[in-house]
Amino acid sequence: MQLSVEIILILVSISCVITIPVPDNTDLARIVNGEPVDIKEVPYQAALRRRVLSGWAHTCGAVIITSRGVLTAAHCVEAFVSQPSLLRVAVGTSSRLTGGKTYDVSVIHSHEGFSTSTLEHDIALLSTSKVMDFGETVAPVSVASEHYVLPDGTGAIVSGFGTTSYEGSSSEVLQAARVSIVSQSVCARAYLRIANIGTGMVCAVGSNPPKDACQGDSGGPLVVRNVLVGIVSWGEGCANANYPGVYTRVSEYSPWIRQKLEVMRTSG
Ligand code: 4AZ
Repeated sequence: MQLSVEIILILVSISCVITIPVPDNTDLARIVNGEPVDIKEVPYQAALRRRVLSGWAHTCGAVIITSRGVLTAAHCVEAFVSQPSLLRVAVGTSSRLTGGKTYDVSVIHSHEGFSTSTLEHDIALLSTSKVMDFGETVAPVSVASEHYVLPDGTGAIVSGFGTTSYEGSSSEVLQAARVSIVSQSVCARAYLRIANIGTGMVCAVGSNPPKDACQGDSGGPLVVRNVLVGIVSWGEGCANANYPGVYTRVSEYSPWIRQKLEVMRTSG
């Protein structure tokens, strides 16, 4: 009896494989396996662009935390620290390269301890040259404090304009996916042979189907109930069941963020 049920299941799954066309990656216009969202649902989402010969190219995600402050990943801005004018921030748009408002970047505070080899301290605070107008489509998110507790399994939303598959094409529209926080020990074990998952990192995965941030989402937000808990940082591939996405653990950097915001405030 048990066996015949299994045989039927196998036959059903084989027929599915045969009859259901497999959509290519361009059909899955997603973070990876996310869904399109309107900027009003994630008004803290910003996009970082870099100057190229033909204009401005999408570089990374970013997150609005004050009227002149956006957070991103240090690895996104490393090459631009002394030339902030090669970067600008776009806010208030659900499209990767159009709409919303853009602001020049005036100062880049990249974390002093950032390491390209360990990817530790992958956080940077940018200040915009003008105050950003807040409204329905442009609004700050709260930053997790140093006391913020993030239990394993907590649901969070990651969003961005990045690629919809590893080494695939970028999404023209903003995408978001629900993921869950992975325990530090499980994540450390997954990456044992690849990297050390430090205290300044937090991992998350989405399942059924696998959901994850991908290339071009870096620097973007991981949010729990309107609190920024992570910044998209790195991972082995994207939506790879064996490797969670790795984020900068924002609570760990709350004192650093506060100090840099104070520097920004007092130096104009
Ligand atoms: C990247 O290359 C990247 N799956 C960002 C996030 C992840 C992998 C790669 C996580 O920007």
